[in-house]
Amino acid sequence: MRKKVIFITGASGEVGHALIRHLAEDGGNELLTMDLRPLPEDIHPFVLEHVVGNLLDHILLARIVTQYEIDAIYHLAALLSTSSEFTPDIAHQVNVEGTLGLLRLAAEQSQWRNRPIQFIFPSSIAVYGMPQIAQSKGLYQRVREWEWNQPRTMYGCNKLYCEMLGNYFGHHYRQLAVERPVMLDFRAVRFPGLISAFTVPTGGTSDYAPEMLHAAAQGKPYACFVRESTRIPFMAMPDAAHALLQLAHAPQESLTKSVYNVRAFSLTAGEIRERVLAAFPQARITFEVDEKRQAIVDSWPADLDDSSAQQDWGWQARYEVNRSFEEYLIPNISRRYAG
Ligand code: AKB
Repeated sequence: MRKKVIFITGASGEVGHALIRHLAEDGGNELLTMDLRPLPEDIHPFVLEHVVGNLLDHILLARIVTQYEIDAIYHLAALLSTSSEFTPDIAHQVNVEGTLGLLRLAAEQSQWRNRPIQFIFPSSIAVYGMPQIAQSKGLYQRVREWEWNQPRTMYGCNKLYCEMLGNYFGHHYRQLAVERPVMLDFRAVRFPGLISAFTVPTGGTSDYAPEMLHAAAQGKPYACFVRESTRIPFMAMPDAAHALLQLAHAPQESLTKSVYNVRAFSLTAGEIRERVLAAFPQARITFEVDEKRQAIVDSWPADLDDSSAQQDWGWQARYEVNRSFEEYLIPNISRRYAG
């Protein structure tokens, strides 16, 4: 008998780290995880099996399907925005071909099992591309899901296309076949920049916020690569895991979209610096703008409109800005580096 599992790709990354704990707390979930890297020690006990391997390895995926009955997929594996600009071809392979292979797998499993397999996909503010910062970013503060879908990064293009692929597999796959197959159940959230107290991101362009905090807590100087006035939305990591689970639990009939904005708070880099200095008065934070990375962040909206998520599945960030810093980030980061 194949064991029923929830399959998580990119499990060793930041979101995986938080999500695995939340899924374990949810109870009754057997977790199968996959990543190029081993799973961090502290989350190993929550997982049935961790596969070290490449998402693009079809033989490995076939082996997984023969061994396990996959109930749901949380597809977290991706190359983030800055990394993707250095290796756009690889980014396309991982972010698009990797996702396409998994969508195919989920579509086949939905047919075999005669019930929709849930496919949960974290997308990003990188799908937005606001031209001419002064006019558009200033004028359109809270962007709706269908506005400004003109990404300027490979990562943003990949995410936007994969949202569309997910929607296609969820609604129109094999639309000319005589008998329509059972469709998979694709659901996505567009995350703002994420900040974790327990992990530091690599390869993203919203990384200046967590980098600033983690450097200050370690007494290291930090040169922020965007201007002080740069504003984008952010979210504390527990809310990111919570959003994925809340969307997964929402009744299908209440959903009017397959892709939802979620947000918690919007801060400028200067405001983040002030909050970091209030907690770590000795912190040495300067601004040394990298114009290329600045241009990427400038193309992202100042904030997101998440009213559809609120209406359809009751989304509400639990960690607004003060709670994020005072109850989650500062105490946990301080403890972490206090040894
Ligand atoms: C990145 O900076 O690439 C990510 C994102 C905004 O999706 N954190």
